[in-house]
Amino acid sequence: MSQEVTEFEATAADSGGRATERYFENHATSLDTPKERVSQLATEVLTAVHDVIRRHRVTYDEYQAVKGWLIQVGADGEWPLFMDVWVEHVVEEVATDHREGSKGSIEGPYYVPGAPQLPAQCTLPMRADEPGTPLLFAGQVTDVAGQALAGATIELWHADDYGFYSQYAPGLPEWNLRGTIITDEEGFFAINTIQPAPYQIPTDGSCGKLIEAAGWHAWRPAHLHLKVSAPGYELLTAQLYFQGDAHLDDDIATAVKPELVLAPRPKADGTGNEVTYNFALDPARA
Ligand code: MBD
Ligand code: FE
Repeated sequence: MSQEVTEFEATAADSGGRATERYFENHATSLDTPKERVSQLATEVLTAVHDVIRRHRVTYDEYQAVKGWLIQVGADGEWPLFMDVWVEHVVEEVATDHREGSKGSIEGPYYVPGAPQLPAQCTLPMRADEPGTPLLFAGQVTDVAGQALAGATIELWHADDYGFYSQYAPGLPEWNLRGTIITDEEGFFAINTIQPAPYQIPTDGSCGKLIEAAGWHAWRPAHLHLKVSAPGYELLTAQLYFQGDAHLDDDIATAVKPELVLAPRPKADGTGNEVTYNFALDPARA
């Protein structure tokens, strides 16, 4: 008889491979960028690398070690993880610096479009014995003037109590802790889920090797991922964190903003925690 594979058997190469596959499913890999812009950006990136080599007198041994490491990042499927942990936060900063509504944050490598649609008051898909503290996450979606947005879409996804994401670790139900929630006539939502746990990016792959070699740590604070949208408004991609988390100030992915920290309180009936958070969407730009 074959043994059931569980989430605890997750490997960096496994989740990396899935993230790499998913990347190619969801993204166009060609963009009609003018030659002048490609040349300028590529030249400046390469020049920055050359400058580091000169400034620090990088040796042939170091050059070959880096080359091997880069090859292995690809072999592990960890380019999505590498890019989203160490680069995406600056792209997000530039892309959203005009906004007046809610702050956003990076998408990260574990988003999956098309999660089951749920009404404004709902429970995220989860196992019957899903471990973790229950969390009631409620609020309202409005525009920047405070006008309620009925029928807005909230895509919510997060890791389980052990830090694993469905579809990226084995053994989890396909849509575990992932849902697409539609706000009610007054823009409200109230979602039952569990509070995710602090999370370490995979330590047994190439990104983990870099972290270990540099003496860094692999932690992200516990977080909820969201995409909030409504026709005529800018898509808000965000993460929400939890007050008191040990890694709010040293997130390996540099994706925490003070406006994104939740302070849940115990529910009066003793069945877990609850918290309110409201989203204000910026109008789409012409
Ligand atoms: C995550 O769960 C995440 O959100 C990011 C940004 C990077 C790695 C793992
Ligand atoms: Fe995440």
